[in-house]
Amino acid sequence: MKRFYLAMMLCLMAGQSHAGEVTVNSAWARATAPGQDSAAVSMQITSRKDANIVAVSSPASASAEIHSMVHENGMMKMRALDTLPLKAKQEVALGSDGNHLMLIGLKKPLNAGERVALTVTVQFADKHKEKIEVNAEVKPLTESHDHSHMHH
Ligand SMILES: [Cu+2]
Repeated sequence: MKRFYLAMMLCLMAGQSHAGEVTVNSAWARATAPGQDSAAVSMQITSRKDANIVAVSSPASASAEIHSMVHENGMMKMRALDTLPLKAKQEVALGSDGNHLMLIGLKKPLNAGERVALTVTVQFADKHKEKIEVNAEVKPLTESHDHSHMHH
C-alpha cells in the first residue's frame, strides 16, 4: 500500500515538473504560391531536458513531417525524420539548419497575416510526452529569401 502512494506521488510530481519543459519561439511560415500544396515552417525549439520530437501535426494540412536536407550526388533532397533529438537547453532552429517542419497536403493556401496552428509532440527519456501548441505566423511570399539584408 505504501508503494502505491509513493508511485502516485511520483506521478503527480512528474506531471508538475514536466509542465512547460519545451519552449517554441518565432514560428513562421511563408505564404504559399498558387498551386503550392506544401509549406515549410520555421521555428526555434528549446527543451530543458533531453528529448525527441516524435510527432508533428496541423489542422491546416493532411500531414506534417520533420524533414532533413541531405546532399545526394550533388542534389539537395529532403528526407522525412521519424524523430528529431532535442539536447537539453540547446536551441534547435528548424528551418535554418537544414531541418525543417513541413506541412504536406495543405487544405487551403497560406495567406500572409494568417496564423497556422501546429502541435509538436515531444517525448522525454522517461517516456513522458508533452504536446506544444504552436501558432506560426504566415509571412508574405515576397519577403526576401536573402538573409544578408535583415531589417531587424
Ligand atoms: Cu521539406
